[in-house]
Order: sequence, then structure tokens, then C-alpha cells
Amino acid sequence: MAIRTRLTDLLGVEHPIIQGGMAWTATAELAAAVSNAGGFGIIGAGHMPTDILRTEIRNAKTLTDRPFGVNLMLLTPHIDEIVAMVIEEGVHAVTTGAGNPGKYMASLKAAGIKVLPIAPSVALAKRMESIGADAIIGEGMEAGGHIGELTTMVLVPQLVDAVSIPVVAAGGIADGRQMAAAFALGADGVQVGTRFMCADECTIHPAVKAQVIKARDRDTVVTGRSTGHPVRVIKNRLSRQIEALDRDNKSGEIEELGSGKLALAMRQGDTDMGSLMAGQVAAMVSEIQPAGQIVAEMMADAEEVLARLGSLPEAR
Ligand code: TUI
Repeated sequence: MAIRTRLTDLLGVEHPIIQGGMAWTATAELAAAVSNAGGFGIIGAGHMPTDILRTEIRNAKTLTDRPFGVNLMLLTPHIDEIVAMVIEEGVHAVTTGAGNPGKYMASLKAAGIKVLPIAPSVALAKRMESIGADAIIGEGMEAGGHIGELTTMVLVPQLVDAVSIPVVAAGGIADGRQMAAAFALGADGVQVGTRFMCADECTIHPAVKAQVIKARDRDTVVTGRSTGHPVRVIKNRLSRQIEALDRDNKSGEIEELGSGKLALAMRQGDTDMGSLMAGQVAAMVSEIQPAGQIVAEMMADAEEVLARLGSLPEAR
């Protein structure tokens, strides 16, 4: 059985699972593996230089014939150039994070690229719908990395009530039960980040995968609230140093200390002083598996739960 929703129709995929476009983490290999498994893979642009991202996109095209996308991290200073390049290369869809993508909506849409903004609030979601967004990704503060204030459980049903376009639930989703719960909230699909960090095809340093697997229920913390850009990470020496600066509202020093630390963790494997961005569901990730197995297991488990509860989304 398959779960067909407005999201699978929109993206042209088999399964309503989007892989989160995590900076320094979601490379062409991971995105292609997820797309090849019938989900929707995403390359995370983060602060990547434009030419390197272009190479990643081209690389992904050699690894899969299926649709995939790019996450545009809107805080990056060269974002205008990134958007122009993504339009030139052509991808099926972009997701956007850490800001308002309004400025780029018309040109992306004119190029035939679907736009799925990540919205941490109802107000932003409505604004995005009014300017032509194809779907909204509602990301709760259970998620890893840069987060909003609301939980997925509270944000998603409000988004479903507020907009007519499909809503994708993100933050706190790593298994089939959580996926079924997202459908119960009215979502048309889910975005999964942290669990895909532990995919075989994810090229982050093995030491970071080990930290995700080791993490228990209360092992993540939100740091950097004083900077206006709160970030959820697995606790380590760096997070404790940032917490101390947060208490003193030393936001400038936090920005300085945090600079380059995501790459330090993900690429170089420094789990002590690197930024271990990961969601609360790190506690539920217990093994390294092929991306295809993650997709298949989530789908089978979600279908089982939904069948038990008596409501598959296609029957709505
Ligand atoms: O973007 C993410 N997660 C990220 S981005 C990232 S790189 C980074 N590193 C350090 C500091 C900041 C970024 C790591 N993780 N998730 C999607 C997301 N978007 N979460 C929250 C938002 C968001 C916040 C405000 C989206 C829109 C927004 O709009 C504000 C406005 O202008 O209305």
C-alpha cells in the first residue's frame, strides 16, 4: 500500500517523506538516496559557496533520475547569488529556512520550481500562501538547528486550519508513529532530519552519528536565545560555553564562538567543540541504516498505525 497525499502529487514522489535540508549534512549522496527510495531528498545549501552547491546539484543529478530539491538558508550573505544559480540549474523544489523567502518567490515560481517555505508561525505561513507558496513546512521547536518557539503538536494543526495549501509537519518526527500523528493533525506529509543524519549515505563524520545514537531524552538543549537565532544542539562543551554567554546576554560573543562550528562537527568530527545540531528525536535514533530502509520502515509503521486507527489519508 502507498500513502498518496497532496504532497506526493505536488512533488511527484511515492512517499510523503521529505528529508530535511541540513547544512553541512544533507549532501548530494543523501538527497539522491532518499529520492531513489521514493522520498524527496534535499541538498542543504547552508552557507555553502555557490559553485560548490552547483557541483552538489549536478552530482545529485548523476545519482538519481527522481525529483530532489535544495534548502535555501536565507541568512547566508550570498543568498541572491545562490537563488540565481538554483534557478539556472533547475531543481524540482526548494525549501527555505531561517527567514522570509518573499523576495525570491516570483522568480523561483516563474522557473517552474516549487517553493515550500519553512514557517515557525501561522502569520508567516499565511503570508507565504498569499504570495504563491506551494506548501508550508511547519517546523516545531523539537527540531534540530535553528528553531521557532512553538511545538510541532501545537503549530501544525493551526497551520492546517489557516492555509489551504498542503502542510508538512517537521520537528520531532523520526518514526512511523510520529508520522501517523502528523496525519492526525492534518498534515499531508512529514520532513525528517535527525534520523537521516544516521543514514549510511549521510556523509557527516561518524563521530557525530555516534553522538546522535548515544543521545537520550534530555540530551539536547536550545542555545543562543539571546542572539535571536536559537539553535537546538546535542549538549557538549561548546553548548555549555554558549549557555554561559547566553545567561549574560553576550550575543556578540556567541556569534563569534559559534562561527564555523557546524562544519567543525559535521565535517571534522569535533564532537566537543563542534555544533552538534540535532533534534530531540536523536534519543529515538538507535542505528545507522541505509536511507531506503529508513523510508521503508517509517512507511510500513505509519501504515500499520493508521490501519489500526482506521484512517488512511487517502480515505479522507
Ligand atoms: O532553518 C532551519 N534550521 C537551521 S538553519 C541552520 S544554519 C544557522 N546556523 C546558526 C544560526 C542560524 C542558522 C541550522 N538550522 N529551520 C527552518 C526554520 N526556519 N526554523 C525557523 C525558521 C524561520 C524563522 C524565522 C523561518 C522564517 C522566519 O521568518 C522570520 C521573518 O522574517 O518573518
